[in-house]
Amino acid sequence: MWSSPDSPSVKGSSSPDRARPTAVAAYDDAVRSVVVAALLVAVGASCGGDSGAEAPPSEARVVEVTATEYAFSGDPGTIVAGETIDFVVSNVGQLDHSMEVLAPDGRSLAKTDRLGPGATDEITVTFDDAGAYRLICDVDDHLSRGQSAGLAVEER
Ligand SMILES: [Cu+2]
Repeated sequence: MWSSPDSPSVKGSSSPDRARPTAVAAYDDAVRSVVVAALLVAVGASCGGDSGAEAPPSEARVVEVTATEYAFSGDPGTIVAGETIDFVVSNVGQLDHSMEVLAPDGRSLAKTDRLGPGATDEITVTFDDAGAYRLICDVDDHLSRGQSAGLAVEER
């Protein structure tokens, strides 16, 4: 998972028969339910006839992320090159946090607002190329305190 800076690679881990601690499995199930619900909402909303958009919202996969002191948590599943992800970032900590997505070359692709405790923001990122992306918090010294996570994007 993303909570440890020592395991920088977030790969797909959706295999149901993989052994996991019960708490983690339950958390993943909860996240998955939320993601499914969010996707259903997105699909429903897209039927409203807001035509002509270059990238219809229904094509983005929603990934819920929580930020706290000093880590990110969530299950992005397997992200493949060319995929668009809609990150819904919630601050469940006691301090302000943000989430910025960095490309393998260090370029900033997107960043949430600075989120107070309990706040949520949404950013959409298209991962054009496979590689090792990163999520970081740029509030104060949080990055140096270890608030970052690896995000592996697989070849298509
Ligand atoms: Cu932070």
